[in-house]
Amino acid sequence: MIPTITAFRDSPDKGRGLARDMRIRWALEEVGQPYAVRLVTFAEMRQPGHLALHPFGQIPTYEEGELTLFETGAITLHIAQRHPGLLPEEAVARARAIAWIFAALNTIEPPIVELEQAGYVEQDRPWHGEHVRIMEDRIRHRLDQLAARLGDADWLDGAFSAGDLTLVMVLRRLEGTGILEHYPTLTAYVARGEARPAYRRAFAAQFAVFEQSR
Ligand code: GTB
Repeated sequence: MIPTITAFRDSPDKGRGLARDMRIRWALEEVGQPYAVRLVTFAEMRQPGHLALHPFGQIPTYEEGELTLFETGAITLHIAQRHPGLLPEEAVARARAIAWIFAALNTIEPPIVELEQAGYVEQDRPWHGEHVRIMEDRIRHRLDQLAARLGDADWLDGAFSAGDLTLVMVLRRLEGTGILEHYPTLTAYVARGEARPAYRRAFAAQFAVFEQSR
């Protein structure tokens, strides 16, 4: 059964692969699962039809027969559990790889998203500069720890996994902040992820949406 995901019809990132459908496209490409994409406008995301799939009116969603899912972590985990290639077979190694999906989403991503949001909603506040500095410090603290754990390894824990996929996409959200550039091993880690053929196919597919809308 070919799953259907949703993605922005007009992504604000202009095809740079930062919207979260990119994570799901990449996971599906890694495991060799063809998929369909339904493009949605911001207005359509507020309609009952989409809200039935995603209670918060966001993308991406994932439909596969009877199953509908939202939340990129849950969708990535579902794909990784359903197909070989994104999680180790051995139970202990598998549990550790799954922990990295949660770490990327629960420990690394929150201050990155908060910094991003601060740039949109509070730039006119007198405390904005201080808030930005606090968020940047929190991000650097996590990147210090992450770089220490990664060391000179290619991936977080042995072979490339759904944890690496999620973390690479989270770190990509730092683009334009100038923060990641201070971490050469993490920059190289992200570049390794982006060089994977499955990533490139996923990126090309989401970029084509932007190209067609121009
Ligand atoms: N926790 C959810 C998940 O992981 O699936 C979060 C989903 C989410 O934030 N979806 C965003 C969305 O639908 C798109 S990805 N937003 C519309 C809304 O909430 O009304 C976030 C995103 C959007 C745009 C850029 N960009 O332009 O660079 C980057 C990331």
